[in-house]
Amino acid sequence: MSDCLFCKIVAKEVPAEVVYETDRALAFRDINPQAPTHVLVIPKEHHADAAALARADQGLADEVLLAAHAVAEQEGVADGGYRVVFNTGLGAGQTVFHVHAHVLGGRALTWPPG
Ligand code: IU
Repeated sequence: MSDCLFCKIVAKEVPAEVVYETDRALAFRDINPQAPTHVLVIPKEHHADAAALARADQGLADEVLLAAHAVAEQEGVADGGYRVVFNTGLGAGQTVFHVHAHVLGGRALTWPPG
């Protein structure tokens, strides 16, 4: 989508610190990190949110999840525990409507989230 920020990151029209990439998924550091590790994992193809992605392409949804866990391993936060979050919809705080998994780790994470 031409007006989508994350599509522009995929197209390299907007810079990002990419930490992991597969044929169909991309992971880059969040510009406003909420934990020592805060990486966003996206499908390269545009889907608005997690529900839309799961309905449209379960294989791609799997690939995004696998990439999120690979990022946690690569970042060294897998053993200590980490969180994978898909904010889905305005009421949940989604601000960018290209589905993304937040991978958060490197500090104690409280529950419930805010
Ligand atoms: P949300 O779940 O849609 O609220 O998450 C969007 C995230 O995208 C949020 O954590 C932002 O800090 C992050 N982000 C980014 O990494 N780079 C950007 O240019 C913009 C937002 I705009």
